[in-house]
Amino acid sequence: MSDLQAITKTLITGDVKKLQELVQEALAAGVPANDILQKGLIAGMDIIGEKMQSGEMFIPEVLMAARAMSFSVEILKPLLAEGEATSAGKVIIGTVKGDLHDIGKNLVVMMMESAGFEVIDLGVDVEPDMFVKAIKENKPSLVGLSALLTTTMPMMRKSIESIEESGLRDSLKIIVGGAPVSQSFADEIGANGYAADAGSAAKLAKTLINEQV
Ligand code: B1M
Repeated sequence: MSDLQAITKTLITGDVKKLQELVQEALAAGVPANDILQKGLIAGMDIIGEKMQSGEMFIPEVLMAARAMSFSVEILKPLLAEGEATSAGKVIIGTVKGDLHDIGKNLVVMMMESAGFEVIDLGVDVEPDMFVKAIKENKPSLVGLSALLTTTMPMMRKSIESIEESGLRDSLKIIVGGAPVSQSFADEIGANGYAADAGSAAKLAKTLINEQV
C-alpha cells in the first residue's frame, strides 16, 4: 500500500494518532504536502461521503474522521501556507446558517491567511444577521460564504439579501464556495465570484479586492 493509500484508509478509521504518524512519515519520505491533502485526506473524505450516503458509516464515525483530518491538516499547515508579511485586506468568512461543515471553510481560512489577508472566521451555522453585524463592526473588503449541503445553499442567497438590505453590499465583494455550489449558482444569487477550492478562493479574493481599489 502506498503512503497516500494508507493515509486515506486510516482517515476512514478516525485514528488520530496513527493518521498523524502516517502524515509525518509521508512528509519525511518526500511526499508533497499538497498531495497528502488532496490525494490522501480529501480523497478519504470523498469515500467517507459515499459511505455516509450508503449507510455504511454513521455520524459519530464521520465526526471522528473529521477530527482526525483537522489534526492532520495542522501538521501540513506550515507547508501548505507560505505567509506574506503585508496585509492584503480584511475578510469575513463563515459557513451559512443550518450548516455545520467546516473542514473546507477552515482550509479556505488557512489559504487566505497565507495570502496575507486578515481573516475573521465566524465559524459555522452563521445567521445572515451575524454576517451583517460582523461587517458593520469590521468593515471587510470581502465576505466568504461556505455551504456543503444543498439544503443550506438558499441560506447563501438569504445572507446576500440581508447584506444588501443593510446597505452594505456596495462596500465589499462576496464569494461563495462548497461542494454543491457552482459558478452559475453564484451568478444567480448575486455573488461576485465562486471558487472550487481553497487555493482558488484566496486567488479570487486577491483579484476581486485589487479590482476594488
Ligand atoms: Co456531512 N454531508 N452531513 N458531515 N459530510 C456531506 C456534505 C454529504 C455530501 C455526504 C453524502 O451524503 N454523500 C451530504 C450532503 C448531501 C447534499 O446536501 N447533497 C452530507 C450530509 C447529508 C450531512 C448530514 C445532513 C447527515 C445527517 O445528519 N443525516 C449532516 C448535516 C449537518 C449540518 O451541517 N447541519 C452532516 C454532518 C456531517 C458531520 C458533522 C458528521 C461532518 C462535518 C464535520 C466538520 O465539518 N467539522 C460531515 C462530513 C465530514 C461530510 C463529508 C464526508 C466530508 C466534507 C469535508 O470535510 N470534505 C461530506 C462528503 C464529501 O464532501 N465528499 C459530507 C473535505 C473538504 C476539504 O472539502 O468541504 O468540499 P469541502 O471544501 C472544499 C471545497 O468545497 C471548497 O474548498 C474546500 C477545500 O478545497 N470550499 C470553498 C468550501 N467552502 C468554500 C468557501 C469558499 C470557496 C471554496 O469561498 C468562501
